[in-house]
Formats: sequence, C-alpha cells, structure tokens
Amino acid sequence: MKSLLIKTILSITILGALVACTENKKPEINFPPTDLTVANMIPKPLKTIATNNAFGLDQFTAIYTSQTENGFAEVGQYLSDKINEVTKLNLLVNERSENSVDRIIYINQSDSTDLATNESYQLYITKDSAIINSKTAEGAFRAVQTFRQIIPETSNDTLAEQPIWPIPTGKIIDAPNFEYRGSMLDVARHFFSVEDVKKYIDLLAYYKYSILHLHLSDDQGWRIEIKSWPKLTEVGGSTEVGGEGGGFYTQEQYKEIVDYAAANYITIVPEIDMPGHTNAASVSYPFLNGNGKKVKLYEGTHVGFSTFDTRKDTVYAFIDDVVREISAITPGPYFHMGGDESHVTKKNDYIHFVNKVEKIVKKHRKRMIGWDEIVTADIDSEAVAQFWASKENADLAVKKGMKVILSPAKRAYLDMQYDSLSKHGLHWAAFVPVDSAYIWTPENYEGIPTENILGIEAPLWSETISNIDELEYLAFPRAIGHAELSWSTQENRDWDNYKVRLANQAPYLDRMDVKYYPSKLIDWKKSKYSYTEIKKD
Ligand code: TNX
Repeated sequence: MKSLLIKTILSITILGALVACTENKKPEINFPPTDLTVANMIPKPLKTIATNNAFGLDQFTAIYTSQTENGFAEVGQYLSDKINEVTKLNLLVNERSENSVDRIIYINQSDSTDLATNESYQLYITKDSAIINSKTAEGAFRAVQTFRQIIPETSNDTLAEQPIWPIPTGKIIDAPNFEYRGSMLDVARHFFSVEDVKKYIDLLAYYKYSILHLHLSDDQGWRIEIKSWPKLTEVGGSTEVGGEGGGFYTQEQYKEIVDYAAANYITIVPEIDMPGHTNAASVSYPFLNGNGKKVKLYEGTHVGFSTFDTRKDTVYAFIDDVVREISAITPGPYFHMGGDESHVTKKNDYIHFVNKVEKIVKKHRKRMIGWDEIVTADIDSEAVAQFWASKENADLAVKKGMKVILSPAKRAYLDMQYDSLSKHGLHWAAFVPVDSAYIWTPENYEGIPTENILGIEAPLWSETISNIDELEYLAFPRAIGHAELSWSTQENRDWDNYKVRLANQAPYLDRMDVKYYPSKLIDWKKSKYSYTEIKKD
C-alpha cells in the first residue's frame, strides 16, 4: 500500500514537473475540433469518449514510462520508433530533453482493478498529455497500436518548419473479446523467408493479433531444422509446390522469428502436421512411411495420400525428438500436431496415433492443438480443437469440455479466392469477398458456446502463392477484419462502420508497401503514396 502511494506521488510529481516545463511556452495553436469516436481504429475499442480537442504531437513531445523494467521501457522505445516512421520525429524515451517538453506520452503500469486482463488498457488523451494505463507491458503494447492508428498521416501543415500532428483527445477503455487472435502461415507448400514472416508479424501486431501459427511441415516440405534428424531439412526441405527451391529455417532463424514475434507480443504456435501430410518427412526417413508405397519428393497440391506408420515404436521415438527440439525453442504454451485429412490412416490407427502424440506433447510441457479431426481420439479437455470443417467434431470437442479455435474455411480461410476473377487462391469452401469474411458472428458460432471458444484464427494456405506480394494479396484486407472479429465485442462490430475505417487503412498499408487486394466493396482512401491508384489501373 505504502509503495503504491509513493509510486503515485512520484508519478504525479514527474507529470507535474514535465508539464511545468510548458509554463514559458509558445503560443497555443488552435486546432479544429476533433472527434475521437470516428477515428480509424481497427479493431474498434470497447469504449471511446471524445473530448474534441487535440494533442499536438511534435518535436516537443517526450515519452516516459512509469517503470523501466518488465518490458515497459521497450514499449516506450517501440512507440518512439513507430512515430518516427510516420512523422520523422525523434521523441526521447525516459530522458530529460535539452529542448523544452511541451507535451508527454506517459505509459503507466497500473494495478487498477478496472484493468481486467493483461491486455486491457486505458488511453486518456488531453491537450497536454496522453496517458496509457495497463497492468503489463503487453497491455501497453496493445494501447500503443491504438495510439499509432490515430496519428494523422500528414501534419497540420507539411510546409511548416515545426510540423504538428493533431491527435484527437478523449478516453478509450479497451480489452480483448477473445485471447486467441491468430493467423496461420503455411510455409510448407511454399517457403517464406524470415524477412517475409517478420513483415507479416509487423502487420499483425498493428491490428492487435496475439498468435502466429506456422504450418512447418506438409507433403511438399519440411521447414524446421531438427538436429537429431538432419535429413528432414536436407531432403524434405529441398523442394516446394511447383518444384522451385524450397527452404527451411535453421533453429537459430526460428528463434529469431520467435523473438521478433515476442517483441510484438505475438506467440508463435509451431505445427508439425501428422500422421497425414507427412510425405516430406517420409522421403527423408522412409521407415516413417505407412502408406505401403515407395515415397518420393512431391511438388503437387493433392492432399490425403500420406501417413506415418502408426504402429512402430521408432516412429514415436522420432516424434518425441521432434516435439522435444521444437518445444525447447518455443516459449509459447502450444504445440500443434495437425491431424487433418489423414485419409489413408485407418480409423483405429489414427486414434491410437493421436493418443500417443498427445502424451508426447504433454511430456514436453506443451498444450496440444490439432485440427478438428483430433477430437475423435481419447484426448483430454486440455487439448484444443481447431474447427475448420466438421461441425460434428466441433460439437464433440464441446462435449469433451475442450476449447475450440474458430477457423471456418468459408469465412476465415485467407486462401479462398475473393471471387472467380481472383488471381490467387482456391474456392473449395467458398468465394470469400471482403464483406463475407467480416459479416459473421463468432460468439456462439454454429451453436458452440462462447465460453468454449478460445478465439479465431485466419489460416493462409500457400498452394497458390509463392511470394510476399501474393501472400499480401490474399491476406489483406481480410486479415484486418478477422482482427476486429476477435478483439471487438459484438455490439461494436458493424460492416457499414467498419468499411469506412477499413478504407482509411490505405495510407498505412501503402506506407508499409502492402500489396493488398483493392476490393471494389471498399471506397479506398487515396494516400500520399498513391499506390492504390496505380493498382486500380
Ligand atoms: C485444407 S484446412 C487443408 C489444407 C489445405 C487447405 C487449402 C486443413 C486442416 N487442411 O491442407 O492447404 O485445405 O485450402
């Protein structure tokens, strides 16, 4: 109690001293009235109240954090870097400035009971200060994304020597609707470089995603170095769909992705898909193969023809090594065992296999996720089912008391074509235009009780895409809508309102050089980078 009091007094003193610097200041600028409630925030916050003034972000603004430990100073520096990307301003973090400081952004660790989760935050913006309150640096990081989204792309006067970016004033109270807010990248059908994955992480972080699931193995490729089984990458990683090159992440590179994701408060979920989708592993080590045929590298796009031999102890010894090595470099709580489309595995063998793998995953202290088919085995309620196709399996998961991740293909699959003219993508589940990807209700989806829903994941399978431009074409803008579906409450989601905010993402997407699909359903805002116009030709 006493320390809390001291901390509060200290914070007030710092604030007071800083704002006191403003006593001998320049004349006040009168900005036109603002309205925070119509700012272009995605996902839409829980509660937004406008006070119609402006906080002038300029070179006389400084960033302070109430504590430098537990990630807070890093979040302050991240904010400064991101402000620099838009404005070229260099805001000091936790340093006394030689210039006078007119306004401050103060990131405050708070144990207030109003902050229900680690990701909850409050953002209070007045003319002189922007204050973020959160329990953890994770909450502050989510708040910082909101702050970034309300910085105008251009200053009040681009020709002025000391430009100012007017930020609308008001209060935001925010918290996530679902904790699991994910996307998946299939780096197995086509390989994507560490740089590509990092760019995807940057974009996901901006929209408050918390999970990136990496589909690290499939028939066409094995993409993660396993030191005890080196041929997996030497042989299994040597090709991809269409036969060009392939590739894999060394464990060092995988750790680099994991660390980069962690700095963006995104958890990596690694997937080794089995017992089906295992041709690349079986080519590397033929004793694994259980389909009775001779295996060779595969560069096509069929599914369902491969299986591990589920009755051999050596297969489980192999899996134990794989799960152990990957778990050791994965700080997040999950390990995804795939389990989908094992069409050539006998039903009994499949159940036996999933039961065995569940034990291995537990032994390595991870919580197992699997595609919805895994619920047909005798797994316990700790495991998580990812609902992509079978409602029957989803119901069975609920019966078993399991959590479910919603990835209904006809809504959430990012690899579905927008329409019949889409350059990339498949349409086996549906054509998924931008509105259809957004207009559905995860709460109680197809009768699954909301309390069983861990969250939503938007998977991007890569049979039809082989580079980052094509990846971005399918993922954006639909991934932005899934972010809102998983963070914002049902009352705060509305297509007509969303589509205006989405249109206003164009300047950000252009600045990030994202080759999004410029759907005609959206009246894209022109940006000073004018990339959208070029694309519309
Ligand atoms: C189904 S979804 C698959 C993938 C394909 C995808 C293409 C799932 C668990 N399996 O193997 O890549 O469709 O849309």
